[in-house]
Amino acid sequence: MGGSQSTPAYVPPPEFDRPWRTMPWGRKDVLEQKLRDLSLNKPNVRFVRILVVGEVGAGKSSFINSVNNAFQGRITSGALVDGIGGTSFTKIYKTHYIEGKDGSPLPFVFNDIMGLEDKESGAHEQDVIKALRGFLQEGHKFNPASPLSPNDPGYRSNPSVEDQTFCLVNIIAADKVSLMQNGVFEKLKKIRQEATKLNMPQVIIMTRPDLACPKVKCDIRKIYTSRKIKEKMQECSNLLGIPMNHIFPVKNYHEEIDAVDDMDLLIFKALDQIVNIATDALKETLRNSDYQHE
Ligand SMILES: Nc1nc2c(ncn2[C@@H]2O[C@H](COP(=O)(O)OP(=O)(O)OP(=O)(O)O)[C@@H](O)[C@H]2O)c(=O)[nH]1
Ligand SMILES: [Mg+2]
Repeated sequence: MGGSQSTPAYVPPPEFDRPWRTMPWGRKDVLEQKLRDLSLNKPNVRFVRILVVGEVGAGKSSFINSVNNAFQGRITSGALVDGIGGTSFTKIYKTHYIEGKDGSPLPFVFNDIMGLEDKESGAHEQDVIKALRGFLQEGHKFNPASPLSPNDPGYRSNPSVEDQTFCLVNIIAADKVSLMQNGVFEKLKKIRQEATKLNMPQVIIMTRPDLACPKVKCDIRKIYTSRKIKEKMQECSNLLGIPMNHIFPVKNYHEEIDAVDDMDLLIFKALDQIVNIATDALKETLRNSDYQHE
C-alpha cells in the first residue's frame, strides 16, 4: 500500500458502429449547386436574411466566413474573427453577402452581431430582438449599456421584408456548451421566445467540434460516429429546447489555408436546411401580407 494515486487518463467514449446521420461525403458539389441555383422568385425581395446569435467567441463570425469560403473555394475574411478571446470582437451590425459565380450576390444574406455576455456586457438582448424584426440599421454600433430606442439614428422605423430576419441561427461552441453562464442562457432564451412569437424558424450550429472530440479533430468524417459530439448536440438541444434535427455540427475554417471538401459539405448541409426553412418563412410572411392587402 501507500502508492501515489494518479488521475486516470481520459478515455473518450466508444464510437457508434455506424453514423447516426448520413452524409454524402465526397459529393458536396450536388448541394453546392442546389444552393447556387436557389431563386426566391419574388420581384421585390432580393434576399432572405439569416441572423446569427450566440455567446462571445462562439464562432459566429467564423461561421459566416466559413460559408463564404465554401462558396469561393478559398479562405476569405469578410467577418473579422478574434484571435485572442475575451470581450466581443464584433461590435457592428453588418450584412454579409455571398458572391455567386457571375459576380452577383446569392439570394441569402447573413447578419453578424456582437456576442452575448453575462450581466450588462455584450449585445443587449433587446437590440437582437430588434434585429429580428429589421429595426437595426446597417452599421449600428452595439451599446451594451443601453438598447436602441426608436428616436436614435440607428433605428429603422419602417423595415422592408428584406430587412427582417427569417431564420435565427444560434451558434454554440461544442467545447463551451457546458460552461455557458446563466446570464447568457437567459438572453438566448428571451431572443428565442421572441423569434417563436414571430413564427421564425430556429436552428443551432454547433461549432468547434474538433475541440470537443479528438477523434473529430483527426478526421471530420467521424462527426456522426462520435458519441461525444452527439452528447454535446443533445446538451445544446436540452439547453435551448431546439430539436436534434435542427442542430448541425460544423467545423469552421480557423487554421486551414485551403478549402477542405469535407468541411464544406457539413457547411452546405446545414445551410441547405437553414435556407429552406428561411425561404418557407419568407413566403409565409408574403402570403400573409398579400392576404391583408386584399
Ligand atoms: N478549433 C476551432 N476553432 C474555432 C472554430 N470556430 C471558431 N473558432 C475560433 O474561435 C474563436 C472565436 O471565433 P469568432 O468567430 O471570432 O467568434 P464570435 O462568435 O464571432 O465572437 P465575438 O464576435 O467576439 O462575439 C476564434 O479564435 C476562432 O478561430 C472551430 O470550428 N474550430
Ligand atoms: Mg464575431
